[in-house]
Amino acid sequence: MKVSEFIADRLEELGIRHVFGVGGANIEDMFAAVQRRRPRVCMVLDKHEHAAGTAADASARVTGGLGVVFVTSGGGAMNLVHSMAEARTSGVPLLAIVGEPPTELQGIGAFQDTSGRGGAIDAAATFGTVSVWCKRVERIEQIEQVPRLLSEALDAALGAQPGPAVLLLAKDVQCADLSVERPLPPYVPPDPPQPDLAAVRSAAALLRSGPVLIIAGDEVARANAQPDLASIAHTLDAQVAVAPEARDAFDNYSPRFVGISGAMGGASVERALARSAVCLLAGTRLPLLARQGLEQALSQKALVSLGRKRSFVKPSETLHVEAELRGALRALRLELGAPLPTTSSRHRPASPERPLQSVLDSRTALRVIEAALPDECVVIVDAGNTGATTVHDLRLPRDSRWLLAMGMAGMGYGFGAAIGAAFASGRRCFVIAGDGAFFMNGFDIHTAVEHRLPITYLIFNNSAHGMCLVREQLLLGGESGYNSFRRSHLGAGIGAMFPGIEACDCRTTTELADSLAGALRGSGPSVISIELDRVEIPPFASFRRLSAGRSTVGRGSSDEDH
Ligand SMILES: Cc1ncc(C[n+]2csc(CCOP(=O)(O)OP(=O)(O)O)c2C)c(N)n1
Repeated sequence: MKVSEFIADRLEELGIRHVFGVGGANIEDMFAAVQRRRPRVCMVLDKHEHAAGTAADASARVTGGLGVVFVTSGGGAMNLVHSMAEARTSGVPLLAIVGEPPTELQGIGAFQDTSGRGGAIDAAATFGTVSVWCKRVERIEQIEQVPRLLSEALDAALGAQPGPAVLLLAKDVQCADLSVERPLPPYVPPDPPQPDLAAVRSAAALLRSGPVLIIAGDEVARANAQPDLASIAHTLDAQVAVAPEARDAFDNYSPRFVGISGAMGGASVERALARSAVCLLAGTRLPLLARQGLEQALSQKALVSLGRKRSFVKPSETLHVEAELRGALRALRLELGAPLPTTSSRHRPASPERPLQSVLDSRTALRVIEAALPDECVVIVDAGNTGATTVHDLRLPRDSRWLLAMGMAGMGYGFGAAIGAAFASGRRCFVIAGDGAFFMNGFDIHTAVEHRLPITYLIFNNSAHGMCLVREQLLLGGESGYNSFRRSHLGAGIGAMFPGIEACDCRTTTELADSLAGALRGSGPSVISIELDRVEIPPFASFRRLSAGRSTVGRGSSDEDH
């Protein structure tokens, strides 16, 4: 059996339905092996390796399982680095198979050589730092090691500290014959780390002394542990804030919900923290953007944290229960004697059918979007002003998922991620991104067109790298406007380029509401460009202090050119 067939069999056995990637000579055998197993497992051809990596990442975040990506050597491998770094920092389990030139040509000027020999760059060193595991089968004589290496890679990706595992496989290794027993002994994934029950008892005792503020992180929804968290909040009569990447951890319409913690949050979390005596961090380490503005108050509270890693805040004084989050929350819930809720979450208040006609700014647009979002959808939020304002303002509907890549906070995550999320969930996905993010990584819209995926892209078109323009003016005092650019008609352009896509440019609330309604009636992809005349100052704590009540910035001294 060929190595490529062996790996494809393993993926099928693991229940992988889609492998994302971009082809090339040094990975084509892996592609072919997967395609031979259609429809049980299929290759999805992305348009950029970054998109393939983020599609695998989103697929893993949505399912709580493993995402898989295949890329070729050289530029293909290098294009994958950013998405691996995101997955590594955010602890997302991925398996990346990266092709390399045939072993006999490595180090002697092979095409796209990444072997580290003969002056070639070393892909193992590159991926070593952005993965939790990276190894290469160095010589063709070592192919019998492939089954063990694959198990090692899966163990690392799915282990106590999940993340991307990268297996570097030369073309001749992929094609070589492997002697394996049939049927294959099944792969058994590692057991998730269990909580120490004495630590859980101490945590429960401290929390009972209350009052409690819970700050929940993205591990909650990824572990499918929202009901356990809701039950604990109810039993402790706690208020609940969420980290920016975790709007899906708790019902946004609950009276207990106090909003987003940190730089993109509001004063309600500060007030709730001031009222509390104990703070429970559930599945968040509380990195800077999730804690900014709360540090002083947090230093005076008793802290309990649950999750795979210790919190960044007072790590030595925090009562930490180190475990997979669902197990930890379940153990705490049982210790507190808290029953699971019988209903999932409250219904949203009904919103008026059609908004009053007005010109769009970001926050008005988000109110229209919020009213249109269906329950059980996936919202994927990109970077920049658009991302920050969405994090601050957009309440997530019932039983929906929220994906925000805070690991690298790289622009353009949403375009590839939506492909993975749509395949993995089968639900309608909404990408909320700036025009700069679209220009950077937006062409995976074509993959959504190809597969008729239910994705609506909402592009906030302010003709600028808005966040950078705001920084340029508020923080640097500059007026040159190098961060703004000429206006584009993205809806019209994308509509003309991709036959079959619903695409438009919207200037008013009513146009936006009608376009969203149209997008929801259809079953395929749609693009709505939200035309913004001004670059707004987003609700970021550091900007609020400097903006002196202004809500927008000028476009700079080169305004007349635009
Ligand atoms: C890959 C990457 N490069 C650069 C940045 C730095 N950066 C943060 S926000 C931003 C501008 C975002 O512009 P756009 O997507 O149009 O959103 P807007 O801020 O205008 O809403 C830049 C360049 C980044 N986050 N990611």
